[in-house]
Amino acid sequence: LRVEAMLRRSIEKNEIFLNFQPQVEIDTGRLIGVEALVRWQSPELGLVPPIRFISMAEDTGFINQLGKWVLHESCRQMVRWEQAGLVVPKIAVNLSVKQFERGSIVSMVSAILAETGLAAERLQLEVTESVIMNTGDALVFINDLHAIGAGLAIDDFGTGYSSLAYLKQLPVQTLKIDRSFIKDISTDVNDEAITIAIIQLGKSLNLSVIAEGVETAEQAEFLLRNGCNLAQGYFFGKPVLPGELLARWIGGG
Ligand code: G
Ligand code: G
Ligand code: MN
Ligand code: NA
Repeated sequence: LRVEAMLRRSIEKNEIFLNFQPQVEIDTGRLIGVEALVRWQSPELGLVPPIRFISMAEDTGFINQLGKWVLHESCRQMVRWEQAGLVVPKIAVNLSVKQFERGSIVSMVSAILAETGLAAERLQLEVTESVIMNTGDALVFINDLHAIGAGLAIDDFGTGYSSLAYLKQLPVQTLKIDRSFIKDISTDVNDEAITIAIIQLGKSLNLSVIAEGVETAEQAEFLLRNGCNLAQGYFFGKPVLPGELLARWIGGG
């Protein structure tokens, strides 16, 4: 297909780039990390959102090349920010299920960390619950990633089939509450109950909990009131280019 062929050449043509979204401590506003979010600026198609090309990249196998590029660029960006005077504590990078099926994920991650000089502890890999539940060797790879010092976050938490027994076995540090629960927090009692339950679960298992998709002060206050002090969302900052993140956070924080 035409679009597939264009996607395959997107990296070499410099059409792929990253946006970074801040993750903050709600009570202090302190920057605790950023999430890398991939973008494709195609001359023919315009700005293509990841929901339109990630699954295509997964189907064609291009995701391995793309995922490697995203990780490399994310780690390099952390070093560049530092050289410019901004220490971003952590970078969160999304991994696709297909990247686990290849088997070489741990050596890829270690090689990129070694080459860029980024400490493994400053990298947090994000996987969804379905990645963990549906990938045969996921547990092995996740333990290997933990062994080299990288962190693990469960993305979109609450939307998949989270086996709580599985969660207990995993060397995971962070749960990200899916933004679908945060959206109607002030009007939907079920969403409120689910959010509170996830916060409590995180506390019991000694995990960090980050709320995603926080768009209003009311949502942030609800989270703080209920014991969740970490958030990501438009209220605190949209995904932006590296320079914009630097301009906003340098000196302050
Ligand atoms: O910005 P948003 O539209 O950025 O992202 C939409 C979806 O695309 C999210 O579910 C996000 O996890 C996914 N996504 C964004 N960047 C990456 C990436 O680098 N790799 C993978 N596998 N998924 C990504
Ligand atoms: O990896 P994940 O599925 O968590 O990707 C995050 C997605 O959520 C990206 O598409 C990002 O652009 C989007 N996003 C981040 N903050 C907000 C927000 O406050 N509101 C909405 N609607 N989307 C957000
Ligand atoms: Mn994510
Ligand atoms: Na999410």
